[in-house]
Amino acid sequence: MTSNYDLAWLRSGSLSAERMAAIQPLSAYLHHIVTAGEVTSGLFRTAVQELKTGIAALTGQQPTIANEAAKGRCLAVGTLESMPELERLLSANEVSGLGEEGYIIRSITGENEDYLLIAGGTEKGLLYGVFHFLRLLQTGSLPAKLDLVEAPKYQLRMVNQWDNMDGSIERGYAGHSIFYQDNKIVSDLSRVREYARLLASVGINGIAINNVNVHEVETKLITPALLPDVARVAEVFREYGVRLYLSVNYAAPIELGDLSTADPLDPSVQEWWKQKTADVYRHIADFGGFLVKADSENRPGPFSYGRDHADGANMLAEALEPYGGLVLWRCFVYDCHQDWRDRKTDRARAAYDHFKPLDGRFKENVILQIKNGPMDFQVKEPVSPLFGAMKQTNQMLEFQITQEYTGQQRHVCYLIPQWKEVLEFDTLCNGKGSKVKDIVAGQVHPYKYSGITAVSSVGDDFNWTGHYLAQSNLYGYGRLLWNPELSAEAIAEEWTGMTFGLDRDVVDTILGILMDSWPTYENYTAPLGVGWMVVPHYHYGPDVDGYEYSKWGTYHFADRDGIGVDRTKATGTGYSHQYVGANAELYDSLDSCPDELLLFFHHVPYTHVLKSGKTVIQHIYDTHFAGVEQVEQWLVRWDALESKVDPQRFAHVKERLLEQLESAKHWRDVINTYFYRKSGIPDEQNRVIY
Ligand code: GCV
Repeated sequence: MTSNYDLAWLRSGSLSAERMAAIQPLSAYLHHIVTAGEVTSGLFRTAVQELKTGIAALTGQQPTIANEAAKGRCLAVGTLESMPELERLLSANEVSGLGEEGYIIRSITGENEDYLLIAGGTEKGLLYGVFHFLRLLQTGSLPAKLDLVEAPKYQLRMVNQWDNMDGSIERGYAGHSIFYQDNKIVSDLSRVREYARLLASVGINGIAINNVNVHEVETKLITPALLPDVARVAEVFREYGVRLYLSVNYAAPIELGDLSTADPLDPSVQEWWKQKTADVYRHIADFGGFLVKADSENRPGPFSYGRDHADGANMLAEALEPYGGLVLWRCFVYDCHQDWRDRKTDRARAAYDHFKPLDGRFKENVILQIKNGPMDFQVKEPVSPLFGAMKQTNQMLEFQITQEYTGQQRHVCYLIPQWKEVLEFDTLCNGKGSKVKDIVAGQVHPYKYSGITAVSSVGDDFNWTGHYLAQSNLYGYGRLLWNPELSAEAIAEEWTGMTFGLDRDVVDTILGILMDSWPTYENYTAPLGVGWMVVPHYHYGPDVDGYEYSKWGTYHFADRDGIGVDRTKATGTGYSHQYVGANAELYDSLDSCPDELLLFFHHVPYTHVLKSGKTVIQHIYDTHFAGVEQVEQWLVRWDALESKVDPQRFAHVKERLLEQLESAKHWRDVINTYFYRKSGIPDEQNRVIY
């Protein structure tokens, strides 16, 4: 069964026996929704509408809606403001814990009462509560007695679109932009509305709608010519509780022809931004703020005027301050014109070197957006040492959902395990227990603003993400930001159940593939944390020396004797000592450095013996053969689902897996051959290496 309800993981699916049995004890409550108060605002309307259509799609029952107090068995929805009786029903702690975005889902039973309650701290919380309730219905996991209290860990839970107004998407692998076409914002925003719905269903509350590389036309998004269209988009997102941000061009005052300078300390520049910001807020009263890529990869910034990042960010922050707007200032700043002979300049060091000395100089409404990893979203990198290194400067973390370096949505690569590893990393910046997950929640240093953002993976492809299984990364991203304690496996299982139904074979197979996929991708690509053996610019497929002879600072330094980047204190770039205490020692010493990051930190001979007991060269051969075998296994497992997955999705995933297999073989052969020829050391198992 399909219906208008169906969208990515929000699917009615079949009214399977398991699900109906699970719903049964509560079905008597689902046919009547009461709102206890007029539904006036857009967000409240969205919540009630989602609940109604969700119940109808998932149970086959059409609920009625009434504006009245709960009586008899029903589903009562509201907020602290709309339901005064919550004061009686909830403890004082529960009320204060709800905040703006939290909710309670509870079975209320008493002498004269017997109903289900979904209550949000505000309407936004209510909407999240509704999506949670529907998720329980959809996955057949609604308990007979409900008692759930939830609030998100992170304040800012954002996505960044790298969409351009010509309709292209930088690093997009799922078709064209859903926002723009022919240098205009599209007139039909129905796909954008669906996207807002998807984002809200997993708790995302902010979106920057244009590429951080702000080109000519996009520079005008902050002008009255385009703001009415931007405001239309903001309205769609507002109804789903998602606040809109724009990426801005630092040189906009010049590029729009108004001034001859963009110097942040020049009063005319300051005034220019104040005017532009006022224009923005005239059109979008709840506008979130500006996202800025400055002095990075040839983009303009304050360096041109002898100013630093704090000068640049603060100037924009001052313009946004009266409206409560934020500056999200990216820390992806490094020398992209490097000479390979210069062994001291190190791209991994750059963010820390640029920003750490500026701690305390940024205004309160500036947040530094720090990319993980320190190089650039490679399959395996250490965690950026900048997290937590600044005590007096708000920080947020940037992940990449779009799979630029992890198979471009042609390969399965479930990234939640990678992100969890980053979040669980203990930086030691404030003693033991200073984990990244708490730093970017403002719980280690008292940041006023903090959170997590990520580059989005969606486009206008029929399935949103190019590969069906890549939807799991967008879904999982939102769920992880709501609650980073959820395991990667639990998230994958939830997504699989919602998307493919509850058949155990189907769930187990897909779950198995997803959970295997990140280590598998790592196996057949660049080894031991060294990264970057991709085709330059496109970043798909192998080219071991592609970046080795270019200026981007992404070397592996492989020669006939060894491989890896010396980032130690004594003989290398000193990057290892950007970490605190025991972490610095851990990475700096060849003896203690974990195998998986060995070549990120050390240059070693191919005969170096890893902790696993294998030599580096044998590890390279073994992992590359193993990676291909793993993908072969997935194909066998996927084939066994032919009768259990609908033909269209079955064929689509199969086609992608076949492509992944071919690509994995290509990687295996290129990498193994390269290192065999460099090292002259044969494979112990004598397998085919060209
Ligand atoms: C938006 C990497 C990508 C670029 C991207 C850049 C960034 O270098 O390859 O496409 O540009 O990161 O994050 O700004």
